[in-house]
Amino acid sequence: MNSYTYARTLQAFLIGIAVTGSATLARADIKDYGFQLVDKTVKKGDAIISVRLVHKPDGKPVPDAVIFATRLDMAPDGMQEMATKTAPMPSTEPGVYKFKAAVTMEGGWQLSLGAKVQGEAGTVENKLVIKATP
Ligand SMILES: [Cu+2]
Repeated sequence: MNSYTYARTLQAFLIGIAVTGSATLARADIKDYGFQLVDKTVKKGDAIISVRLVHKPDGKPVPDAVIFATRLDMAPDGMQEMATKTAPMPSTEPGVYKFKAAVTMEGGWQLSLGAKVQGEAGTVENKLVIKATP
């Protein structure tokens, strides 16, 4: 989806949370959710990064989360200021979220993610380290 529909979807979702969040208790703990890298390495250049959001107690993938923050930078190699843009990409596999990114240098990159899970209060926040190879 383009950035406009993405923003609209997020807005509708957040309004949904505001309406339902105060009336219902969360069914599980937001800490039960986490992101995993589908591939721990990418090739330097225009890369597609895939992550899977899982409900850790049963390992099940979690579809329809709203990713509202991503940052990709070279903090693992001491270059926090070296950040690159990410753009959400469509994914056909439930629970897998894809991002396009210009990975401009080989080495360690940190992907920081923030996400909202349908029906859960709070925010999933994860940092994953990806290795970019030549
Ligand atoms: Cu760098």
